Amino acid sequence: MQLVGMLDSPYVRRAAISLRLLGLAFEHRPVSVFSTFEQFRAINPVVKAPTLVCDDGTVLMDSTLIIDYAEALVGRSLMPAEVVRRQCALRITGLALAACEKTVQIVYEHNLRPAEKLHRPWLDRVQGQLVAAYAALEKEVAAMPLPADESTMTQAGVSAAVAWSFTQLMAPEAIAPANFPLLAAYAARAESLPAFQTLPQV
Ligand SMILES: N[C@@H](CCC(=O)N[C@@H](CS)C(=O)NCC(=O)O)C(=O)O
Repeated sequence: MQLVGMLDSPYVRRAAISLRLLGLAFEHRPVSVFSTFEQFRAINPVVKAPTLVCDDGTVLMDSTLIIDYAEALVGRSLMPAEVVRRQCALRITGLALAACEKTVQIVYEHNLRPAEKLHRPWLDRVQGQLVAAYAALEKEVAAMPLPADESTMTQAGVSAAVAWSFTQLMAPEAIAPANFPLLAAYAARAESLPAFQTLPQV
């Protein structure tokens, strides 16, 4: 199967790292939704990254759904089965995905919109949401430290680390690491693992 999309997308990267942690073999095709739009459209007319082209040719999209399919294939999950731990993992994953979305919105507002059309009230709103997501994530990590080794890594850990690295890469002015020390330290540890190192965002 083929995972299509650039690793500078946090959604592509969380899917790729998850597939690797699940032990699934896949070909990564670094096709961009922007610079190679037509090439991407030929694979998936909706042009959403990540896209998974399954072995039977079925085209899936959305990182969470791709991970769901991968987990069904291998018969194991990066989500804890026990309900309290799963609830915690779902909360952290949701916050991390919100942080990704808000960072993407900041990047698109700056990079895709002409400067004179930039809408400051919208940017301020998104910035506030981004800070809220990371503040809540920091609190969660303080309450229950995330495992930072490959054998015990959960989807919460993958998503939190990928989100943090993405925001630091694409919108570093938006989130100061000094204000989120536990998250910054966790992401640094996760980024040193082989699954992250072999799938770098740059
Ligand atoms: N909820 C989706 C979000 C995917 C997403 O928005 N990907 C971006 C790249 S970071 C994309 O495809 N952008 C192109 C577009 O939406 O036109 C997921 O988890 O996969």
